[in-house]
Amino acid sequence: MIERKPEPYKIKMVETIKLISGEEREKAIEAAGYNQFALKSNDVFIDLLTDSGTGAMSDNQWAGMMLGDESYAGSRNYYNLESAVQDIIGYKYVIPTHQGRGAENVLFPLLIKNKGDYVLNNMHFDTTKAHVELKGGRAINLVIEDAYNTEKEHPFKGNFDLEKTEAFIQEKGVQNCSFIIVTVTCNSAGGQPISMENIRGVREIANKHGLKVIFDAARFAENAYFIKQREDGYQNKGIIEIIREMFSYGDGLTMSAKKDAIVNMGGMIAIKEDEELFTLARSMVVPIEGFPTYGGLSGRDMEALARGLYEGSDEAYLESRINQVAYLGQRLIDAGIPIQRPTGGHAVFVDCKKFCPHIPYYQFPAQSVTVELYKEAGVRGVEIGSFLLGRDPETGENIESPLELLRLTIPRRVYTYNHMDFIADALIKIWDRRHELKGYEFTYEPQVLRHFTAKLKPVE
Ligand code: PLI
Repeated sequence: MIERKPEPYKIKMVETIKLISGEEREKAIEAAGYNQFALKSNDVFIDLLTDSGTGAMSDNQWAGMMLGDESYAGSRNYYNLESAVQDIIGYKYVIPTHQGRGAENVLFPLLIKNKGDYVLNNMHFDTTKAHVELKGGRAINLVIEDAYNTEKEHPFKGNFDLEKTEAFIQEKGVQNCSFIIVTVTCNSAGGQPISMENIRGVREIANKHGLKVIFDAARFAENAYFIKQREDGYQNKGIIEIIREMFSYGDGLTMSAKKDAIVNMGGMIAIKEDEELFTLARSMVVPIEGFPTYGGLSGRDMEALARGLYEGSDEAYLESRINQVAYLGQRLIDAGIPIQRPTGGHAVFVDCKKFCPHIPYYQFPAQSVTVELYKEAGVRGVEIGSFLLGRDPETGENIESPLELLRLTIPRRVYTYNHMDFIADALIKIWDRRHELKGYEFTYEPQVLRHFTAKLKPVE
């Protein structure tokens, strides 16, 4: 049992949410083609689709938005953002973008020099993989094998397999490798952190081969919090001190600020000191995102982001955030429900291969549990498994995902422990009748990124 701790904030504005009836939920999910992405949010009671852009901004951030300077060039809010990045992250240069994938779109073509070059990552997020591939690169995941074993407790399941990484570069030749991405925390492996020691190891490999290290920094503060909790030598360090050390091993970053910087929209590229790369990125951002001192964001957005970087790095906030997610995870563990262990930073990942062993991967076991949770309680989670993964481009066969996960992603500062209990109770009810769950098949399957728009029906 994990203790419920009081949130280090009080609530001064609320949004009404409504649980529509079971009959209405049945109709809504059927009309959505049993695809949670097609649900209207008004038909959702608790929305755990993502923690991206769904957090609650603070009074301090909203007040900052009133100080938005909407100048096309040189807005004061840009300089506030620049100084927050220099202070917290320790990088000299910053270019705002509209969100994380905007940053990837600008930076990656500057780093992927030749078609077919490899980009090494602990584990690519899906849009990151898509951007690597759109630029002609090949996305390689080098996370430790333990990440795929949900039952195994490991403090840093987001770690690179350093031996495998070194061997990969040796085998393929460094001339065929573009750069290394370090994803903190490792979203696709279950919101799992990467240790400082491992990041240092990645830096050593990069130095040896002359490769750049770029952070995918969406959940940088949660990663730092886990380092403080779990890694020897960090217990007495401040979160910002740990963040600075983490980033000191990189050359730059792309960041979706919609996660740990707690804004509804925003992102950035930051470069440690490479002026040439910064100059290139700055000229490329203009036709893609906007002038380099706004890059797709309004002045007020940049102000909220500058302030959010500090709030998201506050230890009391992080403790409360991570504890809330762990509380939900523990309630499920206590009921015998298999989840990725230990519980991740931003989400609980339910292992649906174990939840529904009777549903084969090509009938999407995690999608089945996702649909059932919505029908049971109006809770919208998201499938991360074979439904998302798609088909082999050569054979046209469904690819079997190593993990079939239902991600229960917790927005920041939005829900309470009562909501966590409600979610756990609903899932436990489904667990008790899990043998009745059915698989799903397509009635419509798009060619690209199918899980966003596909339509399904239950297998008879
Ligand atoms: O959604 P964006 O474009 O701001 O960020 C893309 C992105 C990049 N890296 C990582 C690790 C992500 O998790 C990520 C976006 N994640 C989403 C939307 C999610 O639901 O997890």
